[in-house]
Amino acid sequence: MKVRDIILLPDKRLRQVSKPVAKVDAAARKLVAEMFTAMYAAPGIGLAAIQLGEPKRIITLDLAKKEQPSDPRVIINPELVWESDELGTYEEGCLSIPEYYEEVERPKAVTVKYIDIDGKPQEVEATGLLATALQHEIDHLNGILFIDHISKLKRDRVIKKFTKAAKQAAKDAKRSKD
Ligand code: GNR
Ligand code: NI
Repeated sequence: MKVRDIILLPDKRLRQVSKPVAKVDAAARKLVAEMFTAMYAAPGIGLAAIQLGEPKRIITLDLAKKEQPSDPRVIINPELVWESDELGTYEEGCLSIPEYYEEVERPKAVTVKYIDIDGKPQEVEATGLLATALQHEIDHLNGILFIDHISKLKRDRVIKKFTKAAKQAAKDAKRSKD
């Protein structure tokens, strides 16, 4: 199976609002498998379906460290039902904005309701990296990127850099054709 490409800034699809999954069927399970393959290959700790160009409200996560056994999680149709007033700062990155890292302030703890791969309702209370990752991925489902939480100066700079790189890559692809 070919590993599906992760779409990059400034691809407009990253700004789409993803649609809820009506039923966890074979097609949804196939997409989940492709998401894990792309996420582990990258490697990353989380992925939203839209990062493969699929506007569905599906998230894969695995926060296990290298020396730990894997801990794959599937989060479908998540709803943020509670967030702490207390904020925390974490240095975030995104597979759609490779090799760019910046500190982001978000609620330190969250409660998220979702359905799992078996279509069963679940609820998770999260702090630390899990709380950050859940918020980062739920943002993706709403067309929001972590750079939307940093200063406009820094955001404009990184968007400009990735726009330039995309234009150059398109040029290179054209040249190699003829
Ligand atoms: O792999 C990832 N690491 C990460 C680190 C800190 C905060 C968030 C993340 S998510 C990111 C993968 C990704 O882009 N998911 O959308
Ligand atoms: Ni991301």
